[in-house]
Amino acid sequence: MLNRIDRLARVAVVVAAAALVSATSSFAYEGGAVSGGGTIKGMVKLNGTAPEPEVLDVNKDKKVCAVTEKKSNELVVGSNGGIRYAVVSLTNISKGKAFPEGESVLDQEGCEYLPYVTVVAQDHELVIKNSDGILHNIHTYSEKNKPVNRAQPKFKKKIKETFSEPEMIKVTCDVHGWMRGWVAVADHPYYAVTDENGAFELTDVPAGDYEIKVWQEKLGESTQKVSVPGGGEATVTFELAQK
Ligand SMILES: [Cu+2]
Repeated sequence: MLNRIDRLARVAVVVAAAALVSATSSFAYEGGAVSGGGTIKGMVKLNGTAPEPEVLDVNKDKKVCAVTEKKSNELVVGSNGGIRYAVVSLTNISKGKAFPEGESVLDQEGCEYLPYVTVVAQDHELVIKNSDGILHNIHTYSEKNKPVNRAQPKFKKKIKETFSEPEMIKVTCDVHGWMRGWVAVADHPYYAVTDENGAFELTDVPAGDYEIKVWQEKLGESTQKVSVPGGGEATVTFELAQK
């Protein structure tokens, strides 16, 4: 009898310790209905001259991959100076709207990652599709999450992965050296990827003061303070320069 109680007590200690680890290792975001929230609208701009994007050397599986010319997406600047594919997020929000419904999808199509930057909620599934009739190999480079290195043959149209830690993860294909993309693992739903004009929008932000961050793969990160009025709009402009 004593032995059994002792065993139960040990189990309880292990369970309590595991709960403590999971509570401290990830940021617990609380999602729900937001009333009277505001919007943050903005733009990410290049301070300097836009570089000419490099034309990629598509030297393999050309029938599928070289249908259209491919250019590097590392730094895509629109005619208005806006930077595409920058990731804008709030850094200090613990309560707000719920994560959007629906799957996050990263497709491999024409030997490109579509979209170039995919946002996935932490601990939610990322659906990785292979729309090409050829082999791809998805390979991630992360610091906080376990790396993924999986072959995806042509018959494997869909695989799934989850990531537990918020991080920007570079994705490449070991079969096609030019393929590159990014997965943004989000710890809350206030993440946006800038469009072709460098514009972004974060909606249903509870009124309050926040720090807002931009990440761009070539130009790094920058932060600002922003105050969001209830039911109103705040505007943020980031200017990033090449180092
Ligand atoms: Cu590939």
